[in-house]
Amino acid sequence: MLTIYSQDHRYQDARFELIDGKLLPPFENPRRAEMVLAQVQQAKLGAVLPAQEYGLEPILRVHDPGYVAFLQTAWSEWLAAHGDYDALPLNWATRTMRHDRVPETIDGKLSYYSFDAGTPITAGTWRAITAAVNVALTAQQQMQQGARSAFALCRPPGHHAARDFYGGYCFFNNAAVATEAFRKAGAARVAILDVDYHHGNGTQAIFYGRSDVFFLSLHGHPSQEYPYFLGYEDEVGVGAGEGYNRNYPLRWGTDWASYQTAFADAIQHIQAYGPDVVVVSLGVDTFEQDPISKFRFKREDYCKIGEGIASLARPTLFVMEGGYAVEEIGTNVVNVLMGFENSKK
Ligand code: SP5
Ligand code: ZN
Repeated sequence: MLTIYSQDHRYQDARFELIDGKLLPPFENPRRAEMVLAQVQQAKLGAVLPAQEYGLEPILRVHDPGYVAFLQTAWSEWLAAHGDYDALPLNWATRTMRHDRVPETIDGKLSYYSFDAGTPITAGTWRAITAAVNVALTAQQQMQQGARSAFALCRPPGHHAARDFYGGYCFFNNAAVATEAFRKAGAARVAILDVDYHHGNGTQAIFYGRSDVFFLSLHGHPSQEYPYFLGYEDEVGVGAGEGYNRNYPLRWGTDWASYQTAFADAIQHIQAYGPDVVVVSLGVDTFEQDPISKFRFKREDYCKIGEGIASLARPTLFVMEGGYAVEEIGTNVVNVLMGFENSKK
């Protein structure tokens, strides 16, 4: 399997992450992608190719122009206002407040365009997030040119980012941008399977009203786990999209034995949909040693994820999302990819 990688992910390198009331060294850090790359090479998964440039047009098929413009200048505006510190919002528009006015000042805009304070904007954020999209689009283009599968080693991740907000370490929704590129290239139906520990709220929201993209997510139950306000079972899509969204919220402590029924159900629904392409939002924060998550996956369980996806026998794009047990992240990701490779027909 081909891997697409860009070193520019290193430009997203925050000083701190606000979590559990503490300012800690960021869980979402450059070493994650470096460890995955090292394991891809050590396991001889296949060639590693650099990313091509695609500009803003494919991003604007998914994201709001005002949001994209905000991200492009957020750091320089923050620097001018506050100096060289990671940019974070401090408040949000909740019940009874207005959502129809974009503030003029940088602090107001950070609040308007975000949904958490755990996702710092830094000097290099723009460069890193555009590179991550280019990684996903290069992988998509390789598949358009005939590759049966590819691994987009994206960083920062993307699945929490919606049309016009960031959060959960995500700014641009890499998987959604690749999905729209597949649609533009002629795929009639795309299924997105999200196996990250956290619900892919951004991806769900982007495609919620559409039947041409079927979104399925298995994740920590929103009554217990971040992002808390989306990811319940009764979210089935709206309008033309009704029936094309499926959530499998699972309780803290879920291990492979209690995951596999939901996973098999998701695979069966994807097969029945008959997609031209499968996009996998691949997070390995379901791992038992993940520092911010509460599932109990073991190393070898990731091979079974890959095998299940291979049983679909569809062109498959894997897009890197979360996973914070840095020492094991490469092994767990490559186990999915090798499980897929070794069992495809
Ligand atoms: C892409 C992705 O995996 N994003 C995850 C974002 C998680 N954000 C904060 C989660 C806070 C959970 N509380 C951790 C408790 C550990 N002591
Ligand atoms: Zn996650």
